[in-house]
Amino acid sequence: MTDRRKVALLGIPIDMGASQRGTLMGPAALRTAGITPVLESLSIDVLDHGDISIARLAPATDAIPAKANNYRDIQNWIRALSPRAYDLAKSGAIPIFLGGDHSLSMGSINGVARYWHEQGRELFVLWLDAHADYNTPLTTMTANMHGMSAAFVCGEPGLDGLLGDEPRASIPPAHLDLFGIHSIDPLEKKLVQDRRIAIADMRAIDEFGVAVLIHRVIERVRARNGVLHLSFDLDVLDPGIAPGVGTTVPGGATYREAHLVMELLYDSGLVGSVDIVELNPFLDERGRTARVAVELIASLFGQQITDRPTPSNTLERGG
Ligand code: NNH
Ligand code: MN
Ligand code: MN
Ligand code: MN
Repeated sequence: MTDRRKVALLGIPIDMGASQRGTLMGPAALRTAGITPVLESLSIDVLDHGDISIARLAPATDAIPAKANNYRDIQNWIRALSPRAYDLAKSGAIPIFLGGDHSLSMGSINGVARYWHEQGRELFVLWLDAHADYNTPLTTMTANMHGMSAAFVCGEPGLDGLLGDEPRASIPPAHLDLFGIHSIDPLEKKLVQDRRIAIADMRAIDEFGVAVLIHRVIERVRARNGVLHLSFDLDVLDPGIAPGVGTTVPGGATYREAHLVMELLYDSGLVGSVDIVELNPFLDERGRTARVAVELIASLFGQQITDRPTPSNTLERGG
């Protein structure tokens, strides 16, 4: 397994996959909210690779699919990101991909999946999101590509030329867990059901609780000696605690539900890579959502509830 005490950060300042502009400021806001010092306070060795560049790419020549907004732009980011993700996974660190809208996961997951498959390991993906992101150009109502990334990762057709020369490394739909879902489109729902994708929606979370449902995910990965990629869309959180996203949906996860997911994932030791996406600082309120995101990342990397700094156990607030 990867060295759990080493993290590689890579910013992907992309916002063309969503209808709201502004997630391109996400990586900067996560850095401002202290992602590096917070991880370092947990004795993690952090290497920040800065933001990815798409400057040196040869132009793509495939046909542009209908119903995929800003296809060419997004394709450039994905073609640049997938090989970087592969290299970062290979470096032995746990890569954290700082978004950016959720279309970036088409590249991050393709790259890490390619690496793990080479190692003979199966990759599983936990998709924490208000949305299923299981649209294709054939099912989408919006043509926004951030709503298509989970489907792409599972090998659904419709964006077949997206990666250019970069090899495609899909995961089987049986390796995807949709978690915290509370908004899904009609044709998308049908596709998710046809593929028999595991889905823990907010109703299931209310009924059974996060712990039972996450343990189910963890056990499935463990049973196959797999590696888990966490694709964390901040809009899974209730808008009351995370207003800084483009598509808020009422009825999201609470602060503690989200922390418990992260705490249980940390205990599992199975997480090999992470996306943190959809933070839109233009829509945030005084950095609240960025701060919550960084606190959750801390729990994912071992911050214990009995050791955390709070207003009541801290004399001076650190910068
Ligand atoms: N399902 C809608 C679409 O495909 C919304 C997707 N929006 C997201 N996904 N924020 O996470 O356009
Ligand atoms: Mn999403
Ligand atoms: Mn979402
Ligand atoms: Mn609830």
